[in-house]
Amino acid sequence: MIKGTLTRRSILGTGIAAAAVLVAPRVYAQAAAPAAPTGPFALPKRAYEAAALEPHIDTMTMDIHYNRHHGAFITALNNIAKDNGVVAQMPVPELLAKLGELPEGIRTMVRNAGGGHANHTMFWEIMGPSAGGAPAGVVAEAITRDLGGFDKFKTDFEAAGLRVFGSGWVFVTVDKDGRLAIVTKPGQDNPLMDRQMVLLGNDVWEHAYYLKYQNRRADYLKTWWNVVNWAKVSERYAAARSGVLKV
Ligand code: MN3
Repeated sequence: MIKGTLTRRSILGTGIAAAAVLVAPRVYAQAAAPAAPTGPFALPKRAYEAAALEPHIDTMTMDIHYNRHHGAFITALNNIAKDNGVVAQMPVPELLAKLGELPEGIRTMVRNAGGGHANHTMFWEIMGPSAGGAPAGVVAEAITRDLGGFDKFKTDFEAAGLRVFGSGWVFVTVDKDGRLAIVTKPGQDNPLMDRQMVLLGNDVWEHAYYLKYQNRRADYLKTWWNVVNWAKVSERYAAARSGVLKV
């Protein structure tokens, strides 16, 4: 309050140019930073730094994607939650599965921001440094059984991701019997909206790859396998098999 008053006074006073120079960078920094989370929603902690997925995903993309894009969904959810207690109290998977039961006035906002929060939380979780390679154990067996083997799965997953028109996601879902399927969704829709759990997924919105790959989405999809953390994917498969609904 005091600072603002002084700043306004000095701008209005004699030192107009000097004050503008001093004030401008601070205003820019405030605009660039995400709004501080006020709860109940918050950015999930990532297990690695923004630079950790280089050279496959560049640092600036990771930083902007996490802090600004995911951050904007958190801000939106917290704003909705302020006036809608039900949004604050329901776990996110349940919120997405029961969109139709929410008041019509907030349904689209929760679909976009809640879906975006769920999608990105999963996305950060299943990636990591020193990752890639091939899955092992029951996940590998399920991929062979349901998706025709690891090589065919990768080819089909990349093709599905390439076919998403505009912005969206390509996922592998797990049903209640542990069966896998490749599914694409527009916007920030999430398979939990169809009561299907996500095993893994790749973000094919342009913000996920454009700085490094520009319009070459196919290259991004191919390179992405280098950052998939199959140990985490295995944990998600076990959770899905045990009936735990998570984002
Ligand atoms: Mn994204």
